[in-house]
Amino acid sequence: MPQSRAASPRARTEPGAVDVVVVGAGFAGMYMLHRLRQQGCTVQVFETAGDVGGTWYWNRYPGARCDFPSMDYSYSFDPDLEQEWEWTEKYPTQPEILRYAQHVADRFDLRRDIRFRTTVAAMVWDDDRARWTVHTDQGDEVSARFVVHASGPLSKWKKPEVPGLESFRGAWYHTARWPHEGVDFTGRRVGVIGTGSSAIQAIPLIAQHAADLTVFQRTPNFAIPAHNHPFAPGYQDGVKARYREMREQARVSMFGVALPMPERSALDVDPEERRRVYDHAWNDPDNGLGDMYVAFTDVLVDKTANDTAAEYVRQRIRGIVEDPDVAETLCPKDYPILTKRLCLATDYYETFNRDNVQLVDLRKTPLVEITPAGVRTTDRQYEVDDLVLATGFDALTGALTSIDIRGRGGQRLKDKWAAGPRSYLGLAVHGFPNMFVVAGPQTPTVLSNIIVSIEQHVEWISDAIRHVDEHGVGRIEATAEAEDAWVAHTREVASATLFPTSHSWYLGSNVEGKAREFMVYLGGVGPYRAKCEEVAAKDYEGFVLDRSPAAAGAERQHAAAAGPGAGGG
Ligand code: N01
Repeated sequence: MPQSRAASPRARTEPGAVDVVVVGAGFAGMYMLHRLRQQGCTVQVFETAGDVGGTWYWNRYPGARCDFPSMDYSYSFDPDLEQEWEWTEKYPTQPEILRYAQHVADRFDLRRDIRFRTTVAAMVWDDDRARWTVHTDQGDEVSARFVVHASGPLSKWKKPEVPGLESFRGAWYHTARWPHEGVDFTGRRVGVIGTGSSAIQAIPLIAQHAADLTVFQRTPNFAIPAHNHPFAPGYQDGVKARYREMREQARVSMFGVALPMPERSALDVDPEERRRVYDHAWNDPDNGLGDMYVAFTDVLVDKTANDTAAEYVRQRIRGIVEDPDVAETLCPKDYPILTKRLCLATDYYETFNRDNVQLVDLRKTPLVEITPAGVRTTDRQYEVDDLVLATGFDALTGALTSIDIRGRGGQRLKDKWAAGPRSYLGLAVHGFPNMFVVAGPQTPTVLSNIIVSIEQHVEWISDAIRHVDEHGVGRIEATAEAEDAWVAHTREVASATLFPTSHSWYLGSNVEGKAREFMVYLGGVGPYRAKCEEVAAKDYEGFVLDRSPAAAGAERQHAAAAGPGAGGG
């Protein structure tokens, strides 16, 4: 829980110096700033966008909506905030979530410490001074004792790896960089490349306006109906009345939402009972993604059990899509369900029954190039006026490795992670002292309600910073041994599941040349939290807390120079 104890004044020691630089002003960066301020730190946040909101600032494509329920997908750190904010629907739209982020920024006066339209380009660790020097694309140079990366696991967007985009005569839009004024597709011939979560939300709406829509699919995805709906009168009040209890359950859960955990194997029940369970996940108006993940104990670990769920969804697709060839093309068959992110859909499969929509199977006829007139596959040219790239992200590591981060001895993070990310608890990296990551690789974040994970990381990191301050520590750094053990543990947990068997952004296999390393800690939100708490309780076991006079002295000297009461960021 956030601390509201009196600030221990410690502040700028020189122009352009702060206690903490935070990279990113999405949900992670905003709470990090708020929390650090509460404990008396001076903070400078840098944000590429023109305002707060992170992913919800950028991803403005038609139909963009969260796939966790709004009553769960919100901050829990301030009971007044959660009581005063009114959501309107089961799943919040992008504009609604952005308004919420803006409300939080106003409420806690966050923007005064955030430099917008500014991208962190590089940072260098100075071991003698125990400080980071942070450089931005706007020419800023800021010295900080700590750096916290809150740049998001899904923020570094990627284009399709085919030539010719620059030659395209029409307009192209990436779902993660959608124009703020929106796009009018009325009467246009539109091509969409990609069929992940973003495309599955956008395609049904684009199809309603476009003259022709051509969907270029490389890998089909599993999707279940969202059953989105406005809240019934009184529903929200009922949830708010038991919010504290719900939040506590979410914190110790597997996926960051309170869900009943399964007790039965899919293979121990008869086909009718299996169908009943899957029907519930498909039909229930209050269903959610989680219902499939927790349908049975073994859907994530046993291929035969998983096949029962996969076949159920395939049968549903065949029941919706009228053209049997199109239906088969939309049926995923070569990876286990849930090992790529399950999608929530509103009329996605139904859209392929429209006369103005065609599906191109890139497995049969791969994409060759983008031409001035459209898209060329191995068998023909498709002419389009507009292209929508729903081609995803260099997930989990991309935002970090695109910054030139140089740790102890000048080591570059990008080089250290060339064969895959290496971290301790996903929160810290050996060789990169006083640097923390929120919602990074080797944490459960992307397979959880991300706000629950963000709050846990932010609270753990700010507690760690307070701890080192209170104990005269100048440097905190993960040991190589602790990091090796965490990497091995992350791999071991993943290898007991079906996840690493499919090509997904969890594994880095969606980015050409990226190392294949399963990047999500699958131990679950609750057990991961317990592990982090245990580490902190054991005086940050697995970290070196450098209390040497050199490290601590550098800090004391700066603090003394600042004098009490200096503030601002
Ligand atoms: O990206 P994706 P996304 N040629 O990587 C295809 C979250 N999210 O933006 O699968 C042809 O899932 C690629 O094909 P393949 C959520 O966690 C949440 O949709 O690599 N095709 C794939 O079909 C999600 O998982 C929400 O074979 C190419 C698609 O592009 C994550 O963000 C909404 C290609 C990319 O799909 C990412 O979702 C949206 C190429 N060269 C997103 N390159 C909600 O909360 C890529 N593709 C609801």
